[in-house]
Amino acid sequence: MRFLTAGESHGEGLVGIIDGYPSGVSIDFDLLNTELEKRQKGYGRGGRMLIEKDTVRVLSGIRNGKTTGSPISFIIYNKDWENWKNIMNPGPPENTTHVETPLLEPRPGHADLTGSLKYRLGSIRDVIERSSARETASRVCVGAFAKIAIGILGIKVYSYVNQIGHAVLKNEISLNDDIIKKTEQSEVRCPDQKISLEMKDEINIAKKNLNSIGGRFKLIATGIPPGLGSYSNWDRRMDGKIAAAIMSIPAIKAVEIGQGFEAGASLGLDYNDEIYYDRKKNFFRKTNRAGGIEGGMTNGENIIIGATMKPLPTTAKGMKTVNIRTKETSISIKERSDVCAVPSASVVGEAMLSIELLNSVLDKFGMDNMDEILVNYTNYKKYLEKI
Ligand code: EPS
Repeated sequence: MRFLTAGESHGEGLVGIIDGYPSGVSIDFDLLNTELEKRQKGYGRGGRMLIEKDTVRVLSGIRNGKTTGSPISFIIYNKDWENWKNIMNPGPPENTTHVETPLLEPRPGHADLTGSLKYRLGSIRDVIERSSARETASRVCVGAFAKIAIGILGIKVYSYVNQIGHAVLKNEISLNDDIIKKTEQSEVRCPDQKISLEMKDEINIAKKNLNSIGGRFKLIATGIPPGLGSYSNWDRRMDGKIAAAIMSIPAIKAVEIGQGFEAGASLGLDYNDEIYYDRKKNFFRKTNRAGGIEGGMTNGENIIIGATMKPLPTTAKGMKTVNIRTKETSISIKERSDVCAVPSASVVGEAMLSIELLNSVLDKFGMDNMDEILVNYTNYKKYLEKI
């Protein structure tokens, strides 16, 4: 399965095309829209989220609620487009009365400077519009399609925020219905109410100081069969694919699998997860420091991923920069923006992990039709039980 997204932050809408999605999958449109809504939430988001209410309109690939195997295409309209029609006019210049005041002061940390040099753009506006993290709405929609398909095999993907600034959730979370509910109820997607308040305080302080703030989130995937991905070649390794997918989310600067960062200070006898066998559980581990991946393959334990998001480069205060035309020292663009988008990024993380999981499922169990995939998957499970 592959997908492409297109669309500008203030253009008419965000689109996506998914190619290679299996046929015979019933699509719950409410689920697609719920995922989109989840991404829009989060304490610390800016004024834009009050304007938008993301909902998806499917244009192809589904008939009478079921996928046909043809490319799925969709659009999420930008409500803000109404206010930007003149500025974002895709037609010839005579179609608009808007006179552009070029944006010339690149934000340190954003795509502004290099993007305008690389594409020879006179105004940073043309960079901003596509490099904006609004694009992740399309990814969350693709991810929701992926979630539906892997859900049929019993694979589920969750996320929670474990750090915003200095507010840290130190304890390991053991996933259960209560934790999931508390995460969804938290304005910062953190299952601990006390830490959630501390996180909100961190965001409030950053906002008061005209600043932005970063953080960390965790992704957990359950119901994973052993043997997704492969050690046979570098580009088939599950860890590599997942790391690339998560790292591709705007503002993500670090990805770890299991206790990846701690591993550097550990000894082999302490770090590696010992192997046990039980007639009911089959092969299993009592610890999961590997985060469910060994030798580039899933080992049957939960997949656990950690990601770090940097503080967003758009700040209400602005930073020292250089005007790209005059070359004079200046202050960077002060656009309307989010103070913190870590909770939203965790939802995008769920989407990207779901997409990688679906792809590895399709690699192992076939890719054309969902019933066929299910038969192959059930056979594999039977084989594992027998062994
Ligand atoms: C973004 C800037 C803000 C964010 C936006 C990402 O948008 P605006 O410039 O319209 O206020 O709200 O995020 C979204 C619109 C979204 O849907 O996530 C940026 O510069 O990356």
